[in-house]
Amino acid sequence: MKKSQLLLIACFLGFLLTGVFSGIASASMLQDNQSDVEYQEIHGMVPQVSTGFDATAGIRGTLDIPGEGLLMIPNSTNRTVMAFDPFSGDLVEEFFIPSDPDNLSTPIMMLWNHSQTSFLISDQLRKLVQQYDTEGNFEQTFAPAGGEDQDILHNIRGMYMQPDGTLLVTVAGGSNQNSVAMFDTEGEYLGNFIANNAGGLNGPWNIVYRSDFNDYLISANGSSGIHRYDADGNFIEMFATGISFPQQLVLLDNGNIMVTNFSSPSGVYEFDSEGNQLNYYSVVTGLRGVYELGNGNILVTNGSGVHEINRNNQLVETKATGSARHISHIMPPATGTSFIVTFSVTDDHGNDVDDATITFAGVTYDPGHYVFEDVEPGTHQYMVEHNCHVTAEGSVTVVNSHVLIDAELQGNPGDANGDGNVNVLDVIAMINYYVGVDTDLTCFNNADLNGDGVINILDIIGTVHIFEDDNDEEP
Ligand SMILES: [Ca+2]
Ligand SMILES: [Ca+2]
Repeated sequence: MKKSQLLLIACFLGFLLTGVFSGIASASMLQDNQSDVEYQEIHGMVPQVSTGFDATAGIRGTLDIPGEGLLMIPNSTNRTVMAFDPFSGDLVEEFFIPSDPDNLSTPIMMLWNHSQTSFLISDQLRKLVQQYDTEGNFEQTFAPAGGEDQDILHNIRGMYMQPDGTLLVTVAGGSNQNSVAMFDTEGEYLGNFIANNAGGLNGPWNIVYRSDFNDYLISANGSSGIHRYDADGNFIEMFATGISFPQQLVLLDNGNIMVTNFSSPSGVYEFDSEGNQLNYYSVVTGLRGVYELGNGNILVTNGSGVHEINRNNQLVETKATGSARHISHIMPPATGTSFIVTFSVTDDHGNDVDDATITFAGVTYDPGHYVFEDVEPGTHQYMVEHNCHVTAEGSVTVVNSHVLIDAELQGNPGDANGDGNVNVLDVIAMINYYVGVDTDLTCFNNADLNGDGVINILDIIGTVHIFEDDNDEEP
């Protein structure tokens, strides 16, 4: 046998053995009907030796976000975030967030923080939302505040920033799996917006809020569809089913929804606002992210890069290579234009008051209207009224960011019926409640003078004293 023939046989045997061992290794981690590619995708695993990985890559030039904004796409090969033009889809800056393998592993999606002073990046394998400054430097872990907590975040994917500054994060693993977790503007965990497994949620990926319907659409690979929830996070119905592995979904200007399907039949599905399928674009597969470009074409991402496709299902151009994730449209920080002022109204027991009436900048709004958009910079007067509480007044100075106002309303002790005065009518209301003639009190906390959670003779006597004392003060 010739030397070259021996070499060939040796190579062939080696190839066989490699195949057998890698087959065993991946089969042990798989569940039924799951490919190893899907397993890695579900769990955010990135091959540690990735082609093209360069931890020293990524000196970012000085770059201001232009008026039309930038499309931000994390690249989990290099642990970077790339920036693209929202009209053409062209690569603008490969290292908008320079390579940071110390703090990023499988970055999925980037958003502004609420004040638009830092960027937040969800990282699937790190189980953290990481915070970066506008120059691309790591600042700190944002959520969960204090660092990793697998009882809160594990196997996280997409995020949504609500106008009031509450951050929603999809959770697919750990003890809080199959939920959408909520965080305040400091990254403190507020509980779940979508309860675990609500509406059969399994493996959530991405969140879209639709103001026209005041609802939330959430894609999920385990439940293979898009779930629909109301503004309080209660399940309504399935928006779409039978999508084997949906990832990112986006709301188009015309109200249509586009969603990627990572697994076969992979592609972009387009639905009308009622969930009726309109189109399907399959020219690029293994899809993760999606965005409708200003030029009318569609930008999609997968494990090999960022690609522009058109509505004739043709590949126009590959814009960048890398393991590309979800696409977010980041606008320049709002300066000098207008901002959102949001009120959080609570009573002096820390309970939410959801039906207070706010007068903002001279206009009185309906009870419960707490979010004011398009507020110009400057100082604005406000008043918060609620029948059981003392009216709160104040002013807010808007400079260059959205503002959240915590309005704590003080009770009006003794005013059980909420008419603003403490008198014999309140005593009658309390007696009627005490003896069971009435089953509720308009302002229970005002009647419960000693704060022991029940209304009894002590509270009634105390109330009598309040208006007797008031009368004594009269000349
Ligand atoms: Ca009263
Ligand atoms: Ca009491």
